[in-house]
Amino acid sequence: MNLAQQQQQFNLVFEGWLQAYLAAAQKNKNYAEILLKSQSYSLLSGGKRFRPLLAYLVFKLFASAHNQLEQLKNFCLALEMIHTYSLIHDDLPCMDNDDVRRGKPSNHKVFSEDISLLAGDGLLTDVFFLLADAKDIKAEAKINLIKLVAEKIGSMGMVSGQVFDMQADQQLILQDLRKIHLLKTANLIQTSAVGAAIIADCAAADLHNISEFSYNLGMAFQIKDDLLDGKPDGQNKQQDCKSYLHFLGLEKTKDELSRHSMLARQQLKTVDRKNTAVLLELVDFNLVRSS
Ligand code: GRG
Repeated sequence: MNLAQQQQQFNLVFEGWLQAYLAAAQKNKNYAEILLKSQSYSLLSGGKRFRPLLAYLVFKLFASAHNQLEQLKNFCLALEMIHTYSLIHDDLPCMDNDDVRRGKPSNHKVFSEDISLLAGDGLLTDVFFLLADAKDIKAEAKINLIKLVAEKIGSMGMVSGQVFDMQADQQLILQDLRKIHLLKTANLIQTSAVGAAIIADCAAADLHNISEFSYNLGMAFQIKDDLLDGKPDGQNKQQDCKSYLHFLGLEKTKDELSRHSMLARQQLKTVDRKNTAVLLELVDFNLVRSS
């Protein structure tokens, strides 16, 4: 099966998992109705599900006969919940103050700031319940998974990325920008791949290779995002000074995208598995995606 077929197949599974999760939440008498509505609004507003898909493909790469897809369920839900929390909070007036997300009113425009703040808080906290409650994952692997997630998205990860982003001004240099993109974007993409490899119980050497692969894929993902966000007429917003395009111009930004994509492909070739083709396709998909 090629990437498009696997994506189609997995999306059905993932949407089923998410619907079941939200249905169970709806039955919980302690769950505030407006909170669940706000969280559901953003969870179901048309995201690509890139991070769960990456986790699925890596899991399949390393899975052996005793692995079951159900082992991945809570982790995939957690990834999309982390991503959703970060988008809800990022759009708030005290952060990026964006009224629109994915072509729709952003969460706080529909539910008000206080509820959106709490919707993000709830999602982030529920992630750790889901990870601790994941079925059929050995205790040691579960602890490694929880440590990985907390490290990559917490104060030494994504949250500091957001702080560096907020503090960035015209004095910013390329190294600073690379750090922001690493912490804000590549960290969660890397976590998706490495976490799935941990759940599939892959060997230490392959864990290292997958970590390097997904770091480069994550950087390539963000650079592609900068290219998609860039205005052809150069009339970018002030905040666009925090973009590869601003620093390097179009041609060198494309070179950087090619460089990270090539490094991702090279790392994948060092992985001790035959069926890496679909992940190679994912690297190429990022190059041509339009959203
Ligand atoms: C801790 C509040 C807080 C924020 C963390 C991740 C983040 C910082 C902010 C989100 C906004 C942003 C520009 C993130 C960069 C990562 C990125 C490219 C997000 C878009 O991801 P896609 O393309 O989105 O996967 P969809 O809509 O497909 O889910």
